[in-house]
Amino acid sequence: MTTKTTKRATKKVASSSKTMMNKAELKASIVKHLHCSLGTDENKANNHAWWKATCASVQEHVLEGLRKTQKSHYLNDTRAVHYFSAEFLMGRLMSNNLHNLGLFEQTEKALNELGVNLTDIMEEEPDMALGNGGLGRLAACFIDSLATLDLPAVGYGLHYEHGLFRQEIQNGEQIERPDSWRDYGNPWEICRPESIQDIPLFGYVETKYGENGRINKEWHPGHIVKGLPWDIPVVGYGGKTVNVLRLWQSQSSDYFNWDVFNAGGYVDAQTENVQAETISKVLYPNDETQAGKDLRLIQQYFFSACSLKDIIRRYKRAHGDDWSRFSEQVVIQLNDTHPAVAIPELMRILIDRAELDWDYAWSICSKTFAYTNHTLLPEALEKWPARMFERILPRHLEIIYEINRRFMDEVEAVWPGNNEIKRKLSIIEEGPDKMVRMGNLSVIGSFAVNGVAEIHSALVKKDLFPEFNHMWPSKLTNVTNGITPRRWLKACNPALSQLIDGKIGQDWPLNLDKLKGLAEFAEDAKFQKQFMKIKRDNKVQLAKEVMALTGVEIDPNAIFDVQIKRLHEYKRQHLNLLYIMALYRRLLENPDYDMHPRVFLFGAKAAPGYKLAKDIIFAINKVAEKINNDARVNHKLKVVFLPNYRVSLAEKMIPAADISEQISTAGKEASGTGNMKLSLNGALTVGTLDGANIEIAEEVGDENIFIFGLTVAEVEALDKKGYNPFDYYDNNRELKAVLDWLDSDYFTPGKPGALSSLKRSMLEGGDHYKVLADFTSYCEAQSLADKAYKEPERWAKMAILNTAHMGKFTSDRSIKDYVERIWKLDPCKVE
Ligand code: CR1
Repeated sequence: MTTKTTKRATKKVASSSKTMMNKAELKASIVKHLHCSLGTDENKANNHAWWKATCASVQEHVLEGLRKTQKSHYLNDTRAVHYFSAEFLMGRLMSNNLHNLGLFEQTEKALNELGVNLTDIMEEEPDMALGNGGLGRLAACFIDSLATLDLPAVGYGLHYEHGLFRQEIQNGEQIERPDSWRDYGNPWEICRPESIQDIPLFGYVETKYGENGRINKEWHPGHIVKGLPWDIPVVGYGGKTVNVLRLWQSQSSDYFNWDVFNAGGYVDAQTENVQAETISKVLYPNDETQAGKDLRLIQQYFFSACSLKDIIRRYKRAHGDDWSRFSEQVVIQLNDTHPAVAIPELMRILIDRAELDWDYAWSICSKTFAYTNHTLLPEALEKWPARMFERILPRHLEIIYEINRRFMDEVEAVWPGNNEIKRKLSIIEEGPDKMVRMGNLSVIGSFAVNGVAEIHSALVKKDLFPEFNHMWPSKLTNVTNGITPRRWLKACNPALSQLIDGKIGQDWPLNLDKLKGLAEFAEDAKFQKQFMKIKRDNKVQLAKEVMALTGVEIDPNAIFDVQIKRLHEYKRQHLNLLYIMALYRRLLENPDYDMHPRVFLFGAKAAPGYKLAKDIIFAINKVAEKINNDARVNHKLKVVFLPNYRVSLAEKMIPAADISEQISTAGKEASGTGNMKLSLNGALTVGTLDGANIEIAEEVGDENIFIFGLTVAEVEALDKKGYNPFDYYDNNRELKAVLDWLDSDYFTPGKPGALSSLKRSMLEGGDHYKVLADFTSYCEAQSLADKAYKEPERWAKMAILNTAHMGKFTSDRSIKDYVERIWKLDPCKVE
């Protein structure tokens, strides 16, 4: 079995590159594009032009694969998954596409002969940052795996003109700047005006009484906007299947401005144009908080409605008006509740347009949707004021009421007369301002609901949706997240990839469990040396980058301790900071304090309106400034905050990390995926028993990870008993000293109190995320990590075993789980 897969897999990569251009043809093609597409030549071209010309050459292969894939899917009338997501955090595409096509080395050589360096020109590509963090990057990893596994799939989302803001740090503070990723065009995308959709909004609903007693509803929209699709081809590893990520851009339609225009209101007509175009202008920069703004709901409806129309158009081409096979052909995965309005939208189409009766329409609808929950944080669970919903989507609100009325009858049957449970399960939250709960709608309208790691899914069942779980015990399930090893090892860490190739063969990117084969070399002195040499080289590389970006010099012999993720109190970057301050104090009090030199590296964006998160960034930068310039300690301790953390920066930081900080309060981080990427690249985790850390610990073994802190059960017990942060503040001298330090002007000369908000949040504020409770245990785990690093052989063994045991966390495994447990899809080979 194993050898068979190996052969097939190896053949797959090799055979696809046979149909590809050879080096000479690539060279000719790049030069042709330089001349004929860009109107320049080899002497004049700068890196940007070379990058574009190379993209154009590669895109020729990509588009050929796309055409063949679409033809195969059409001819085989395949069932497909449609991944609806408000975010796709794609990063850069060139390296990934080259690797997946098997063209990387060839292209590198071709460019070399042209006097051009591939690594340099890849730096020209702006990140496609159409997402905030984990949720959006997960979607990007998933579409990579879907194509790799030859599964028919379409990603659907929004073509934001501006992705996540660019972060600058000025005087320690985060400043947001617009992200203009498309200003000079995006060579990977294809505009498809032939598939434009009209999307209605606002207006009112008219009730009509038909002859047969049927009541028909007609929505008279106030506005219609156009949805223009842009297709980003998604190349699977091996280059056979090329699926599509279809992103919708909003445009004004003539429909709503014509009257105004005719009445002489040229300026007003333009205003309406601007409004329509606003829909896909910007990504909301909130991670795990809901925006509650008109425009956000309109964005959600806009892309869901465009995508549904697109799916239905394709379905009808094969099946005409016969709806009976719709849910056999189409499964729609809702990535969080952001696209949940697709549920009433499909009902509207089936009832008002196709004129099906309610029960039939609902039976189709509730076999089509599945929903992934990504968080338990109450502030992230979406709710819309019913009045706002009614104004924007009047017909949908009616449909939601009807879904809810029928659902309440089901609840009554299970819990007769229990109004409390009804209140809790209702899609409509009662109160002075009625709210529409998108989570409840998603559970009721889906045939499957999943969490994203074992513990998270268990908590979804136990705490978030216990009654739903009682009503439909098999609906709620788990699919543990994963990451694509193509981007997160093969492409971002080429030296380590080659070392692995040499040891266990080249097919691990398709079969990540093969990494287990490295375990037998974990104690092999030569392999340890090679492994750690690569880590050190990667650290030298990163040190250069840090110097270029911040002017701070860091020593590659120090431990590189990395915390990279969105800035949020629950992720507890400030716990890390308190530890850094404690180390600083120890070093000041005792210059001989025994510790291996360590560099703490941070990368994090804060939501622009999240004051405390921005204060934490400021505090990290101020403490960093002080420590880095303090000659008494800076040979042992440095702190770096790298600005504008994004996918392409992660690709540089992850291969160079020794320690991975995964220190959320237990029960708060649904899964985490950075934890997987870092461990895959040989970093050791310092982490709590939260999210996927628990499963990582199971895989690597307790002796190869530094676990600390309260467990979920202990957090619950502490809350029940009544948590008092002062118990810790008053009883731990070091902790008290460090917290009080924040009130002084030591880090902000002349400005005492500039960092006090952090301390307040952890004391008077109640320390919601148990930073103080976990401080001591965190310090102990860090000491153990320090001790382990001082034994190079032991550390090397642990690092190797981390890489060796990450097989479970390939997104290919996640996707196979989805296929088996939820989607029931068959692969379709593309010849
Ligand atoms: C979770 O916080 C998880 C990703 C992807 C995030 C993180 O732990 O790894 O989703 N949730 O599943 C989120 O963004 C809106 O919720």
